[in-house]
Amino acid sequence: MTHTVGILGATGAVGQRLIQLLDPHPDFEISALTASSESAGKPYRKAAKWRISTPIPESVAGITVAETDPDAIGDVDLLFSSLPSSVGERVEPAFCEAGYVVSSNSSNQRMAEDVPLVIPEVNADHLGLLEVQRDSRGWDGAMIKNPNCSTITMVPTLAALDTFGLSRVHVATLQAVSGAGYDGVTSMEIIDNAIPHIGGEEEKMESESRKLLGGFDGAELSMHDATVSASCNRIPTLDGHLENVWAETEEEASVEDAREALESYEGIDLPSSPDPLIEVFEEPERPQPRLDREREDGMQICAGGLRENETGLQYNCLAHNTLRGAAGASVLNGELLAKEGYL
Ligand code: 11C
Repeated sequence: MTHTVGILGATGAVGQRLIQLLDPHPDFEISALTASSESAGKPYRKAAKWRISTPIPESVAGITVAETDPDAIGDVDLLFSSLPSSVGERVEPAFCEAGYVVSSNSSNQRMAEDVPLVIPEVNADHLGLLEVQRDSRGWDGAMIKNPNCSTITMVPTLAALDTFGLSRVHVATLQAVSGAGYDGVTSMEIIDNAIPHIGGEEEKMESESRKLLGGFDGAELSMHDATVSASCNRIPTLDGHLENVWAETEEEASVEDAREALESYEGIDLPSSPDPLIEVFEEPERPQPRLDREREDGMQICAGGLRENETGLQYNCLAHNTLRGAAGASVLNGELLAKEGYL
């Protein structure tokens, strides 16, 4: 069955990636697009400064962009949101109240106790929190979130290694400029530089990871016990976040044990989930953004550089930040909602 979908924030970097992933899609058909008031009323082909190398799909080029307002978009089964968080914070709850189901990439409300923060291959069971949400908020609609792109890159690998009992995680990121949206992409004055700060990113990685890896007993979520410390850095790569991870586990795990756990970590049967979910490289210089970010349509998590040190395991991981880490993550959550009968 095909569900009609709308995109909130359709002209931005993640909104354009959503269109790329949804046209065509086996479960979804785009029927509404929203953007800021300067774009509203224009056909999408005129409203969007299209930055993706393939042309704007014909099926959306003529759609008239609506205001990002629950009264403006009519009937759709699901909304994908890529709004700036300052807008999402205010507007997404209004859509949920008006009865819309929203799969959102925006960082607002990710840590709310009654909002499921989901990577389907890691914690699909947290979707059950929507029942708690319905009771607590009284919404006819629903809100589900995906995490930050740097969190998404790391957490599936941690979920695989949690079989040995994760106790402490340190991560240093090397993040692509597209994570900062189009302003970031145009600011290639970062060439020949690296910036050891991305506003709020470290705190997001630390808290979102523990929520994703935590348990859900049908009524309440609990955060995972592991401590997570992050250091986040911007480097002059266009797409693809590379991360160096140090993971301490309660049970000793050799490099061979860790490789086996990563390679055999089960994905989920959804149209956009890759198989295998995690590709592990033996070559010491892989994964690399330019070589590996497009694997499996940009949806695979890559790992490499596995070694043991005095405190535990060390490795690198990589994912495409605007595909796997943002638009693709929201689409996967939409696919999960469809599969579980929430649409
Ligand atoms: C960056 N990870 O690379 C950020 C962008 O919380 O969804 C995504 C911010 C978020 O700058």
